[in-house]
Amino acid sequence: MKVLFVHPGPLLYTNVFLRLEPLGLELVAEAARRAKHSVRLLDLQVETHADYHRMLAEWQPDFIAFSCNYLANVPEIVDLAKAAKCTLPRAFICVGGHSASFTATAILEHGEGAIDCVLKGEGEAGIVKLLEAVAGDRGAVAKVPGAVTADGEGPRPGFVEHLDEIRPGRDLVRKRHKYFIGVLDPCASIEFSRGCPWDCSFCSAWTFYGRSYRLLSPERVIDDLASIREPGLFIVDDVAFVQQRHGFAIGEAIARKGIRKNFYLETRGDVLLRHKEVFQFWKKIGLTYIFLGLEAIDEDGLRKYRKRIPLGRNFEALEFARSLGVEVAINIIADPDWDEERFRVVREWCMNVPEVVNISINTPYPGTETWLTEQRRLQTRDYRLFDIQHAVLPTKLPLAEFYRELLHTQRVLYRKHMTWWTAPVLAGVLARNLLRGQTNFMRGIMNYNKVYNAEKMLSDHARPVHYELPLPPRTPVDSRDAKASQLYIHAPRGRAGRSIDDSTERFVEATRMGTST
Ligand code: B12
Ligand code: SF4
Repeated sequence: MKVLFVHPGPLLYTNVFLRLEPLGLELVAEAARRAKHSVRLLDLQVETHADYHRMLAEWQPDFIAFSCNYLANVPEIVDLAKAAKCTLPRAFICVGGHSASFTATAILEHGEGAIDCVLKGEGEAGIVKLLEAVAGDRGAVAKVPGAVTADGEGPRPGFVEHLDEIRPGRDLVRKRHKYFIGVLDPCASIEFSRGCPWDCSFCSAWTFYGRSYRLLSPERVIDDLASIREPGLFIVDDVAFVQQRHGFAIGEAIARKGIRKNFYLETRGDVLLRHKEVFQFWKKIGLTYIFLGLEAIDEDGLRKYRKRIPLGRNFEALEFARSLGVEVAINIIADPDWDEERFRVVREWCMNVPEVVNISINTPYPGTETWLTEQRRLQTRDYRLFDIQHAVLPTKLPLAEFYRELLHTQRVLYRKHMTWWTAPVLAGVLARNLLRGQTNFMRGIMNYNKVYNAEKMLSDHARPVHYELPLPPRTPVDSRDAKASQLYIHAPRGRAGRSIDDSTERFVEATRMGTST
């Protein structure tokens, strides 16, 4: 069959700071290609809707598969699916990915018959079976693991059996030079592990993967790395180097092979402190950026976000990250109950630390525990506003005032970032990128004022809403365990599902809040 894979367009964030290779979709597309289907991939982060319509008209795919990792992309995907069904009524249309897995029934309803199936869970595992069913007995579609159709739901999605056996179809994206993060321009993405053993209340990374954590072997990682031309590498793992030994094994293999890249990774403060040596080693082989999700700068805030890490330890982690001599960026979650004074305190704190600070807004997402607890307070159910840059919960300040404070804070921080980015060492990199024709980062900087604008943010709330996120039925949820089991996409396999040693398992136990398996 002719199968077209589509990644939706950019979100607010993507237009300024970073735009990354759609690694998940490349993996799913490669699984289909290995099953002898003819495959193409369109990434609308870097291509246009006109390219999409042209592809439909000229290539006439039999099967169109959208990637829906981000809730904010749902309306765009539904509209693209409807347009495709008009042009190609016989094409089978499917949506998969992180957010689609948590909102499958709603997506089918919004599609009004244009979307034939939502395929939940890891796509590599389900796509080949789905393609087989579509090519053969369409009645079998509803029985494919992870499939949700108007006729019902198949069994729970299965895990990819061996992560080492899957490969991303990196050659399928047509504009690789468009992916970047800050001065890592161009930048490719790579995966070392999958899943997360923690269970933070605002996050759905753990509920998607059933709180499992799996590793790719160093050999598989090296093999993939050796095929990547970009000098920058974004490591997509939720928490890098949870298992120190694994981090060393990959790092040592990179050093032995003489591979030189600049790496970006995200991790937790307590992991950074527990595994200092591995981060020091990685600094030597090219670690350039670390992103730390501090989430809050006070104990109350940390409790709220279920980060069981004492504030002092977080600051210690920050000190250590600084001592590594890498660029450190941190994230803080702005709560809608922040007032002028709170913004002022945060601004002051941020200006006094050398790191780049990113501020996102506390947003309940389907698939998270906060979704079950906060959803009834939602001020809007417009998918497009669920990008953690818009406020969807009631703000203490009037909304316009809240955005003004937020954007003022972001602007102050942005000016600080600019000094950071134009520091002599990074300015040199930037100049070299420009000479090589890599202008993504420069263009991002120029977009800043257009994208981060209080009036625009407010007017986003006033747009007509065609698709609304539904609220789940009001079922009383008593225990935290019951909540977690309602949320899981992949079935939890308990301790056996986590490739970590016993001492790391004990460390995770001590630093997580939940009681789920
Ligand atoms: C890396 C990452 C990023 C990267 C970019 C990723 C990219 N280019 O797609 C960056 C840093 C840019 C990013 C940004 C954001 N992110 Co992010 N990100 C992640 C992270 C940590 C890993 C994603 C990843 O690459 N995984 C590895 C690949 C292999 O898996 P995958 O993409 O999920 O694909 C698999 C499945 O989803 C599925 N699948 C995917 N597509 C398809 C398609 C079909 C047809 C099928 C069948 C299956 C399928 O199969 C794939 C292979 O198994 C996830 C958390 C997580 N663990 O999922 C959060 C996550 C996806 N991000 C999240 C958020 C909120 C954001 C931001 C909005 C906010 C922010 N400031 O961080 C921005 C917006 C980004 C944008 N599009 O503009 C949320 C999503 C919440 C939601 N429900 O919308 C997540 C779940 C994290 C969380 N805290 O809960 N993100
Ligand atoms: S540590 Fe918490 S926030 Fe980070 S990925 Fe895991 S569950 Fe999500």
